[in-house]
Amino acid sequence: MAQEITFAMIKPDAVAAKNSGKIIDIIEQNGFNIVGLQKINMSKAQANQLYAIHKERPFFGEMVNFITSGPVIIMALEKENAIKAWRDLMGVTNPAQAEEGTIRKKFGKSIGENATHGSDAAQTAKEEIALFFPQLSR
Ligand code: FUP
Repeated sequence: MAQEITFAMIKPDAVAAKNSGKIIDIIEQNGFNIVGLQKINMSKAQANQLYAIHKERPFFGEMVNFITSGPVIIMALEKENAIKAWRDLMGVTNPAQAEEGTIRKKFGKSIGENATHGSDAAQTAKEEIALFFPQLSR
């Protein structure tokens, strides 16, 4: 399997709770190469694009408000099979159901404030990298 790049984000809840350093440490300890990293305040326009796929869902407005409520750390992570590897390391969406040892289990507060984001497939990884790290986009 070739090296793959996925889009990852530490969400406002985890940044505010001062857990970003711990999360970045876990990422590095798990063999990811951080090829892009930036702390940003996401604009409403970027949030709308990132979550466009969810725009019909009842919690869409809440998600956009939350993700733009404070700084986030966006990353491009490189590893063999990075998309799946990062989702496995994050755990499932709802921290209450996430497996022991996963980031969402350790740092997530609720289904909405769940510490991290990760691309869910090759196409979304490509789009999300293009949106936030155009210089890495190919
Ligand atoms: P995931 O890919 O694990 O982040 O999960 P989803 O694509 O299902 O959901 C994306 C984001 O929507 C989650 F990170 C949080 C938010 N969400 C809610 O706020 N409420 C829900 O019931 C489900 C998802």
